Amino acid sequence: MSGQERRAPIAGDYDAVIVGAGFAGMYSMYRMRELGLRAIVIEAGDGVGGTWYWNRYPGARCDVTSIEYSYSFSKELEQDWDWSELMASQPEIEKYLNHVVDRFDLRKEVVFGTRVTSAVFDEASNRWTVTTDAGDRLVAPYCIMATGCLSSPLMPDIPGVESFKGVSVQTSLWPREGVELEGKRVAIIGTGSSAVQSTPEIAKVAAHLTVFQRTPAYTWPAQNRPITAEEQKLVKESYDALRERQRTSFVGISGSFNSALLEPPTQKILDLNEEERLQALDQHGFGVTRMFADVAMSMEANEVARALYGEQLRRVVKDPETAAALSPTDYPIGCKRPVIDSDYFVTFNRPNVSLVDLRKEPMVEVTEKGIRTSDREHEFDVIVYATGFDAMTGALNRIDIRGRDGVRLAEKWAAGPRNYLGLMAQGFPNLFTITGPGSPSVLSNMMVSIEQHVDWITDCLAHLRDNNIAVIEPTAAAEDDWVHHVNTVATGTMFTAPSCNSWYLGVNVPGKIRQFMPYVGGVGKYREKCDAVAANGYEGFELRAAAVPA
Ligand code: NA7
Repeated sequence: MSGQERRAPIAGDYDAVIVGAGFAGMYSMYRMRELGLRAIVIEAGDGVGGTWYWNRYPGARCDVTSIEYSYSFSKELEQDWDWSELMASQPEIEKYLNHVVDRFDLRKEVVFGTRVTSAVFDEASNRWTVTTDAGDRLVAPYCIMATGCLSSPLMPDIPGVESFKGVSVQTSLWPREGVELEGKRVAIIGTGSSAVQSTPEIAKVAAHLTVFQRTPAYTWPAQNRPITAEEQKLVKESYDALRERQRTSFVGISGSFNSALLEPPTQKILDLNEEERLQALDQHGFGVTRMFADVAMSMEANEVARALYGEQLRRVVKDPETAAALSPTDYPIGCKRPVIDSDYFVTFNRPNVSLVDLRKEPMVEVTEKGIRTSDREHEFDVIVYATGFDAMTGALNRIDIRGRDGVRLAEKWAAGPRNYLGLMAQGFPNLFTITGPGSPSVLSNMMVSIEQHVDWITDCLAHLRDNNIAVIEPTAAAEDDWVHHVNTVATGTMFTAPSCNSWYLGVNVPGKIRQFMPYVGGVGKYREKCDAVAANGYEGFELRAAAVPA
């Protein structure tokens, strides 16, 4: 049911409109209220959670330790909440955010079931007008886009998708009531993180699961397990230090449960001989490929690591042909976001699981009964699309955002996203993006990056208010410099290797420009830069005073 059918449209003036009720949107609401600003949150879903509201597929789980992937703004919250596992599942994370929202009485500020359709800046009044699919018209000086990085789902352009008579479902739009999979013939298209997490769970209940793979994934064992009472106690005693380490670290992780994540590796794989490499493989399994400094920087080292990865696959997957098909061969380790799995590869040893290698047997069409490849028609009861997202810019670009002179953000970003510090784009005054392109974002623990952005924005708005400033906007020069810097630091890493095709680069979306979007400089350094900009009177931004009443 759409918002339009449920309620009368809202028309009103606010201090800030926040788009999205995920972790970023709800923390923004909390901070805006604390600042004494009148804010409203608009959310397309019928509940809070964002990513953790929509992605309900079997096996959906955080790939960062839950204790690290949690809010730090309330010491009481930290002490009261107990996580059950090292890496929490979707239901537990959704429950946590619901707990936070109720605990701080934030739910009443959210308008659910409503999608923002446009945000238009009026230069005369320095106000944004935000409209929604429910006919709402909200006017505010500030807009905070907490729209998420992986929130614009992609359906593949395969002929016949509509003709399938069975159940079709996307992992990122998994229905709350679930999907009947028991005893069914299930297909899953895709082998990214969503498919890698759901494959073992679906295989446990389906009569048969067929995985349609175009590109094999590098995935590493999550080593998830319950958190012990002793560990909970220790963490609760040391939260302050843990948070400090997160904020100054490279990826926003303190390393409390995995010290390897704290310090970048120093040893080089090229310094080891073949026997030593195999010994390391015996000891660390797939993890060996993430233990060496040169794997991220040298293609030669990367290829050695890739060979070890393939060797480990042959040890784990019994059928040699399946093991070979699952083994990535044509792109480097570290080009894509690491996938973390629970029993993905061993699932292919089950008699009820098969792999279709689309590189050998290309997909032709979806039919009434299933999927036709170049070889034959495969029949299914359920087709699961785990086909990814228009990442980082997708959710922003599908809103008609127009800044000064009616310029559309989607137009400005047609040749790749441009902004200053990943926070604001020139020509779009008073519009903030949280964990947007140009910031550490998806390369980091999102929770740490979300809090850092929201805190920075809150301090910025307090500064504007205290100094009677109506408008903040990056200068063209500061924006150019930042975009240049973001591109420069990514150059030479595996992220931008010519053979790398990742959603970080936007190449999974037909027609999207190839540009590395997140900032690879590290969470700690990035925070220092943002803090220095603020301390220097918002260097790189133009601040315009409010008109003095006549
Ligand atoms: P991803 O990582 O973008 O994976 C999408 C998968 O879908 C990937 O294996 C794609 O293959 C595959 N895909 C897409 N279109 C097709 C078609 N037409 N045919 C066959 N296969 C296709 O999305 P996820 O949701 O798994 O993960 C996103 C992030 O969420 C992840 O990084 C974590 O941070 C959490 P391709 O590689 O393009 O050949």
